[in-house]
Order: sequence, then C-alpha cells, then structure tokens
Amino acid sequence: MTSRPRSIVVLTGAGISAESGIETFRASEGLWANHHVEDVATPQGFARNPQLVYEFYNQRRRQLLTPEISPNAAHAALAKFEHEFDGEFLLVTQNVDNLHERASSQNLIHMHGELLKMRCLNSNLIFDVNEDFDYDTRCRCCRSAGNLRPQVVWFGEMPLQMNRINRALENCDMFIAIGTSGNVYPASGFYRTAKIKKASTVELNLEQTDSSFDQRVYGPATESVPLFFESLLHS
Ligand code: BV8
Repeated sequence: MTSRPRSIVVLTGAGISAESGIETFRASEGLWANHHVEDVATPQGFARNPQLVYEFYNQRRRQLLTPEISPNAAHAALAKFEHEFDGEFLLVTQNVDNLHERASSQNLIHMHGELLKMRCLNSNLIFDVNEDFDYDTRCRCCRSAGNLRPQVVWFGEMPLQMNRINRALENCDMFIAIGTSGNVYPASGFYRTAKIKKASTVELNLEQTDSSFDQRVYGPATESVPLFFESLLHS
C-alpha cells in the first residue's frame, strides 16, 4: 500500500450477502439454477409470463424479510469504514437486498434496483413494498390493477445512476470489488474505468475472477472485508 487513498469506490455483488444466507446467482445452488434468466430477469420474460416473475421476486422478498437473514460482518465492516474514513466513499451494489442499509451504510447506490421497492408502469412512481404483489395488486397512485413491476433492473435494461457512478469512478484513487463474479456488464467494466484513471484496484473474493486487479485478497467476505478495511483505515 502506497499513500492513503482519498477517494474510494466499492462495488459489491451477491458474494457479500452469501454468508447472510442469500444464494448467489451463479454458484451451483444459485438462484438462476432454478430459473432461466431470460424467464425471470428480462422484460420479455415479464411480458411472456408475469406471474412467474412476480412469484420469483415474491419468494426472494419473503426470504429477505425472514428473521434469519441479517447483515454479516462484511456489511458491518463497510459501514464502519464509511463512517470513520476521512476521504470520499461511495458504495455501489449490484445486490437488490437491503443488507447494506441495515448495516447503516449511507452513501449507497443500488445500480440493479431493490427487492423492497415496486414501480407503477403508468405513473413511474416507486413505492416501498414488503409483501407479495402481483398483476391483481392495485397501485396506490392509479388505484388500478396490472400496473406494478419489481423496481429491479433486468437484463437489457439501463442500470440506475450510471452518471453518478461513472463520475465517482473517474475521480477515485482506489476501486474495490467485493463478492462479484464480474459476469455482468456494465458493473464488470468499472475496474477498467478506474484503472484508466490510474486508481489502484483491489478484488476481495473467494476465488480469482480477473487477473488485472492490482491486488487480490481471497477468502470469505466476513473474514477478508473486516481485515482489509481495518488495515486501510490505519494505512
Ligand atoms: C445493460 C437484478 C445497457 C435482477 C441483475 C453479451 C456480452 C456482454 C454483455 C452482454 C451481452 N449480452 C447482454 C449483455 C449485457 C448484460 C450482461 O452483462 N449480460 C451478461 C449475463 C452476459 N447486462 C445488462 O443487460 C445490463 N444492462 O447492459 O444495459 C447499458 C449499459 C451501460 C450503460 C447503459 C446501458 C443490466 C444487467 C442487470 C441485470 N440484473 N440483477 C435480480 O437480482 O433478480 S444482475 C445479477 O447478477 C445480480 O444483480 C447480481 O448481483 C449480478 C452479478 O452477479 P454477482 O453479484 O457477481 O453474483 P455471482 O453469483 O455471479 O457471483 C458471486 C461472486 O461472489 C462469485 O465471484 C463468488 O466467488 C463470490 N462469493 C461467493 N461467496 C462468497 C464470495 N465472495 C466472498 N465471500 C463469500 N462468502
């Protein structure tokens, strides 16, 4: 580690929530294993069979809201670092769970949306939701059925707050990817944007994904994240 970073962007993926009990997407028991991505995470899949998509997200929302699911030591370490670090800090997550918020992370962007929100296709208004909803659920804005969808970014749709994310990547001097396989674009390209701007790039994962990270730390996130960010705070 050379000089202490002054501006950090962190990107998290499903791996940071794995030890909280939420399945990752591409591991053998991953969520997609039970469903075809094109059937449950694309606008075409939603148009073809909305009930299957409502049920896919209702089941994940129900699981997220069970008492067994809570932030783990990695979520807590990121929130602690954010509150104690004297530089700029932005946390971008690909995850649609609310574990970062529950660990008290604040400067946070859900680039792929949020499981606990729904959007009215008529008014484009976004509402918090913590129970099942489907085609027959009336929206609070139009008071009619058939308008609501999960506020989640599907494949082929534009991720959220990309301008803000790109500005942060272009101004950071350290980019840290945690628990992501680097399969999904544009998140998978963030480290390249950071590298072009001469930021140092770090990957924390169970296994190696892309060898072009400057530094790689392997192990379960609940062990590697607290250790890494504690050392960063005192660098
Ligand atoms: C877009 C919400 C245009 C839904 C998600 C062909 C080639 C390249 C790209 C494309 C292509 N065809 C189409 C594309 C674009 C496409 C894409 O990338 N497809 C891929 C599959 C080929 N992308 C899009 O469509 C995106 N939109 O491109 O629009 C655009 C672009 C730029 C600017 C403007 C417009 C939209 C993609 C969003 C899709 N929605 N989620 C939902 O959640 O239901 S993606 C989904 O995958 C989740 O968000 C998930 O987080 C994300 C990425 O997966 P990971 O988080 O990385 O999870 P994964 O299981 O893969 O990996 C887990 C990792 O954790 C592993 O590395 C594992 O080792 C590690 N791990 C496990 N346990 C632990 C651990 N690490 C530490 N500790 C542990 N205990």
